[in-house]
Amino acid sequence: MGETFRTQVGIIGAGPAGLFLSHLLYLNGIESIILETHSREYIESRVRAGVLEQGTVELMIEMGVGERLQRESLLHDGVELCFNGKRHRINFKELIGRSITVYAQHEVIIDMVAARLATGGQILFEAEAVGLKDIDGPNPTIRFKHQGQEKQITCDFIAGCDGYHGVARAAAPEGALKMFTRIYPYAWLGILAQAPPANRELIYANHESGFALLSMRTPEISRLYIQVDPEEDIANWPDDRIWEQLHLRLTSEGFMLTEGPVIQKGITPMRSFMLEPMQCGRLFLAGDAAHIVPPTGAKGLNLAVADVRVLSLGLTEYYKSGKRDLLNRYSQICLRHAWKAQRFSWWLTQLMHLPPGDADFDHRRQIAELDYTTHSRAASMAFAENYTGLPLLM
Ligand code: FAS
Ligand code: PHB
Repeated sequence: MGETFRTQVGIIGAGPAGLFLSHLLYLNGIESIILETHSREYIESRVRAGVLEQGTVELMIEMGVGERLQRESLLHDGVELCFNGKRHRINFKELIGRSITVYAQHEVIIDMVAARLATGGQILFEAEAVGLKDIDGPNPTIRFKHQGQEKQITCDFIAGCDGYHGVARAAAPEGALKMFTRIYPYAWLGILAQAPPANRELIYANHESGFALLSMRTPEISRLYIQVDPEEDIANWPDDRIWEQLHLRLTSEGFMLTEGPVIQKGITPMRSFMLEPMQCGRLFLAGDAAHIVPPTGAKGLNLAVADVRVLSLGLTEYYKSGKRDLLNRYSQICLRHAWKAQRFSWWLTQLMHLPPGDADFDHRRQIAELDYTTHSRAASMAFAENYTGLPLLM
């Protein structure tokens, strides 16, 4: 065994969950070490989320990491739902006084890594966690591979922030964790295009040829998605075929889609996954390691941040007073919040996507539900509350 590190909280994964946790702990005088399989360059360029809830933005500003976000992000006071060739705006600001922010996940990662390193934070890149031990004991350990050697971290607590394909979850004894899964019969083909966004706000389109989403990254870069078959091969989708489907599905009165060079494209499977509980001994799971939502509700990153906000408060209470009340309620608090985000993400997914096979009845039902959602003040407010982010009830 090579070097052994000692710290208070060992964190696996430098995604939003791991980085926010490490910085929140630092701001409360608690030490941590982050292990990240990939290089800094890789995680700072990985194309993922794009929508931040108001709560996530407020937390970044509170933590002193919001300066570039406030300068470069796009603030949206609403979103548009398109069906039967017409767009209907849900005005978050007017309905509930809240907004969302468009700021790419990799920009959030760049800001958080910079903030960690600027304040003496320890992030070991290209360091892959391979196993956890003694998660029930006072000093759990993480074994990891780094610079061709096997090393370990001994700590008081382990935070499994290693995403859906991580190793932390597997450390729980057989039967200790219950899993809930739903696989959706469609996937998203997403593109990044060097094209000014054709609309000021996001457009979610329900169309008889399938779902489409117009989103963006900057005033020059559009992010667009179409529903495809989960078995689909990206090789079957030359750029002009993608644009043809985007034009067809996003067509509506007074709207003209702008094309541009496609700079990135990929297909993302869609699933719902929940784990109960989100804690096992001194191992706490957060973010995609504990729950996956279909991207339709734009909740994944925001849920990861909500989890570690609770975990950091619990660890701070423990290190300040020795009390474990909040740590003991971590799983219950986060699951209550995550199941609501899961419900909204499932609901919006089944409302906007064309189910396979004979979908006539379902499509008519979807249109009726969209008509109700966009013409009832109560239903629009419910949509706005869920989309901009429900409060975290402690
Ligand atoms: P992450 O997966 O981001 O991070 C986990 C980290 O752990 C990774 O860096 C990984 O390399 C590392 N790791 C894994 N195993 C390890 C090991 N053994 N040792 C060391 N490190 C290890 N969410 C939204 O909120 N809004 C959106 O608009 C949105 N759009 C999305 C679009 C797409 C195409 C996808 C795929 C996801 C989208 N999401 C969206 C969800 C997404 O953002 C995730 O929810 C978010 O990244 C979760 O953050 P983490 O839990 O930190 O996990
Ligand atoms: C994105 O901008 O990538 C995005 C926006 C909204 C979603 C999912 C992804 O629901």
